Amino acid sequence: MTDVDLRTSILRHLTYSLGSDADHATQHDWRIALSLAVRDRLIENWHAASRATRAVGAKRVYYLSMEFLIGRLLEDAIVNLRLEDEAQQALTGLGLDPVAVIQDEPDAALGNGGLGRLAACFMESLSTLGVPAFGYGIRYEHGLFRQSFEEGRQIETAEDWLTQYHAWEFERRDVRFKMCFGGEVVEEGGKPVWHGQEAVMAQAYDTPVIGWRGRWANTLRLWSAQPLHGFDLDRFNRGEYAAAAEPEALARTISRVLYPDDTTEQGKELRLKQEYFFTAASLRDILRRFEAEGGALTDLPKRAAIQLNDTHPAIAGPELVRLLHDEREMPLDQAIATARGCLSYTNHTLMPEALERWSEDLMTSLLPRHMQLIERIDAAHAAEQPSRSVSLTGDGEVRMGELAFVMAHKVNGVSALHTDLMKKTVFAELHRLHPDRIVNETNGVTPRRWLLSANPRLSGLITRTIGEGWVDDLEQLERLEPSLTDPAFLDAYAAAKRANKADLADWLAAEHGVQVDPDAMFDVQIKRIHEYKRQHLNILEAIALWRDIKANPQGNWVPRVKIFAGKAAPGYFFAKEIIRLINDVAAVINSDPETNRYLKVIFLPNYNVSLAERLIPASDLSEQISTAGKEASGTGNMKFALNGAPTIGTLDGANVEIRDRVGARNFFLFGMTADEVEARRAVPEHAAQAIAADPRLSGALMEISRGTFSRRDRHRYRGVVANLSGADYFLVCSDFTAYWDAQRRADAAFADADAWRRMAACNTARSGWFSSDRTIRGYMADIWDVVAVRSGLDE
Ligand code: 26Y
Repeated sequence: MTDVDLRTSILRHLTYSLGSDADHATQHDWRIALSLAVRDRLIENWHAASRATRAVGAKRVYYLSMEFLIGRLLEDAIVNLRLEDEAQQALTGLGLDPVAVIQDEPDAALGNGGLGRLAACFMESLSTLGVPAFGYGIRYEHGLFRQSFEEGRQIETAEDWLTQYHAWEFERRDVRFKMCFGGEVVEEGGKPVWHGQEAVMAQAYDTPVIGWRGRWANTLRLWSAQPLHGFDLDRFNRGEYAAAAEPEALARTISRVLYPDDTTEQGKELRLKQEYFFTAASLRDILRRFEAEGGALTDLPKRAAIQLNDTHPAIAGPELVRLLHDEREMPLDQAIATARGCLSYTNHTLMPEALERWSEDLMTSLLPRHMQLIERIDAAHAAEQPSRSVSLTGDGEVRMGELAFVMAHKVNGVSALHTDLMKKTVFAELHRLHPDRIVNETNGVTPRRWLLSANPRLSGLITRTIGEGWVDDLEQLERLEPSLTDPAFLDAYAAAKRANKADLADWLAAEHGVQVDPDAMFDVQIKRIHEYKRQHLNILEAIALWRDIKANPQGNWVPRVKIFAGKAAPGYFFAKEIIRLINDVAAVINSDPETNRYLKVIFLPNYNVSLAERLIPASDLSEQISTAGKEASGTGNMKFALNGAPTIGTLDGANVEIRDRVGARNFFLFGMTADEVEARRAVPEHAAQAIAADPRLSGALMEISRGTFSRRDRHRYRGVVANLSGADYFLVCSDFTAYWDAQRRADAAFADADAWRRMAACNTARSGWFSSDRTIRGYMADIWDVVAVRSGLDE
């Protein structure tokens, strides 16, 4: 159906695929018809890509991730296939509003935050670069919960993206594997054989991931858990309706929900089952493909690079050894070496509580053979180290980080600082034993989604100025450098930002009933809510600023709109308190007639990829204020810089590299370094000292304590204040004064409109290195040893 124009194709799909007609079609029908019409245009290249891969016997990348935070897919496909104009004309010609049709699509939130969004950017870059790749994950029925507020408090409800027809996926009835859990290992013919007790079916669903210009498409293959056996008619006929439905419900539980946590290990059996389920199904699929194509098993590393996105798929090590050794009779040492040749592991956090550990008891009961193999792997590894200082188990737990490390030929961090800290802290001993194993691959973001598509005004200006080569090769943004002193360019740059801000202001008024001045500074912090990310530092500054304005309402204040968005893990009490505090502060400040010309605070509900796409192009200031040493990289920081929002931030994660590139003058640096943080924490009474030394900080804390933001219950924030003035583990108080000063530097810079637009444009011109295309090229060279294959279509 690619031989007809898009309009005809939409109408045909509306009629023949949906059985609807133009007179009665709903917005949803039109959106599906458009999706199918667009989808038709990519299928041939998708197939051509896999044919080309097979033809040359190319090595493939397999990206195993519990999370793929892909967001909406229709606009991405339209942009990458360069169908914007045709789609626009077709829709308006049919009497439809293109924006409304695009926004009708639910946002697929199959991830929590940074790690999941990174996986989505990587998939897009792999396709853009023409690298044969599969993403493997779980087809969650319910993605990340939907967030709303009730009296300022976070309320979670189930997200249900799959209740709508999902136009982008294909169910592969021929790709299904039986997955077992539990049971026991018995000796049979002198070999250990695992007899699982419980089994479910892993059913594959494929979504094409189209690269820029539609030349190449890879597959995102997500597994859904289904019952092994059909429906129990006997039981049903006996009237046992619930019992008849039970096996199905139980099996489906495994792919029912995404764990809404990016901080703590839940210790839940179901989570371990999910991890094993998708990892083992993916490995089975990889081996099946390898064996179908032929070749000696020891050559697997020449054909398959398997990347573990954090430790969530770390069971891949023992599982691959099991498949090679137990099921294919490869000697154990060789099986371990072969598995290691394929596997590599990315670490995304140094926070000890987020490093996965599973109890040996749980592991033994759920995966008895794997527990034995982990012991064998541990013993083999111990034999290599004279000191025997590293063990994969201890205190009755299996250490998944260590397991992933030992089973990987390369281990990477996600920013220069993070990789350095990995070597010095969590993996110090393993790094000493394997000094060449740890490498750095600083994160990146796809410029197609995060600039071209999210910010058409700015990307149009860039293309008019330097041509469109930047879309493939983001470092070409450097060619904007001469324009940074051209008043006409800077006017156009500022006009694009101003128009984006006006759009956001209109949307805030229409959707959230808040009025903001588009000429105020839009100061934005959007990310998961976590103490280490320090949203509470930001709101303390807002309270202090409000008090200063009230004390001097005639002062020369720079108007600001502080925008927050982000979800807290449902079980993370303190993070939820921070959300509530911000909402309570917003209610008081926004209704203060004395100050609200100068300061507004807004917490937008239900942060997701689509909201990020709306906010980032309209932002002036990017808040990246984590306690130094805690944020592994950050990727939002890169999106803001690219879209011309200078950062106010600490020397943490990729902020360090952003500042190096955009220039110290175009970055509002503050706060302690990672080393200073450690030293400061050792100072007794560090918080009390900091509070005593800064009247603004003590004033803000006093304002909270006295109940100004507590509505009816005065002591609502007693816990928050006690935490900050007590242990203050994340050093909010100790960094407050430096943060305040940096904010005032930002005010002064913003007040000079010419200087600010230059600073913003510098951020765009110098952020080209943060493309995920560059990151993927790094993985290809340093870790995967793969090369691109071109299908040759549409060149
Ligand atoms: C153990 C389990 C509950 C768990 C689930 C999700 C643990 C961690 C996570 C997610 C971690 C995550 O998103 N980390 C972020 O990864 C980004 C991509 O590398 C980094 O930019 C960011 O700094 C880091 O916090």
